[in-house]
Amino acid sequence: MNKIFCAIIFSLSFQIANDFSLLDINSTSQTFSDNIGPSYFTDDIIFVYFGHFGWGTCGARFEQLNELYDQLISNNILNVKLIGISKQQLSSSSAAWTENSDVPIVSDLINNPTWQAWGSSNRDVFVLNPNQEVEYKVNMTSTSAYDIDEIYSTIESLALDNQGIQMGDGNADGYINILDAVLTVQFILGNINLTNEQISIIDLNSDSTINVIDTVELITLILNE
Ligand SMILES: [Ca+2]
Ligand SMILES: [Ca+2]
Repeated sequence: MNKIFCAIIFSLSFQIANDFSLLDINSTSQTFSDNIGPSYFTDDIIFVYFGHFGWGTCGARFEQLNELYDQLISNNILNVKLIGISKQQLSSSSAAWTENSDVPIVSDLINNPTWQAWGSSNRDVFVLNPNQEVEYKVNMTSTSAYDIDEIYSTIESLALDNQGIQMGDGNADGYINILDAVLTVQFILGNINLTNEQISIIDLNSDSTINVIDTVELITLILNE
């Protein structure tokens, strides 16, 4: 087979390895009964926990991550999402996870193809960037093998980086400068059209309107660069 063709197939299969689309079984989750996975939550830093349903060690670690997620949200780090994934044959014990959590929780299909595709062990947590690339991975079986504060700070810094790169950079060139201010003013004057994504990026006070307030905030950002 052609080498380039092989490389394309390999890179395609590599890209989809860090994703899935499985039914959210947690009735208190916002995405309950939807098929969800990392790519479902665009722009978010995703952390996926692989474990066995039940109240044992797997359940305790899930609870710890669930508390970490709540802490991120209460600290206004909103572009993050925890997903818990277990196995279909353990579904009868899923209440151990769903009772005290409102995050998406899924069961893998028969023969656990997602666990296999991810090369996951029991109690692994993967932290993914919005491109479904693994930024961090740790096994939470032994309490001496992981540091919950390190997991928190890893997710927090990825989330803040992701916000920082985006907000204000209307022309998406990686810099926040006068070109973005010109873009914003031109849009306010009605001289140009922008995509919804660009509009949300330059809407610095997040009030769904682009006006002089956003321009002032953008100029402040530029002066502070
Ligand atoms: Ca820019
Ligand atoms: Ca605004």
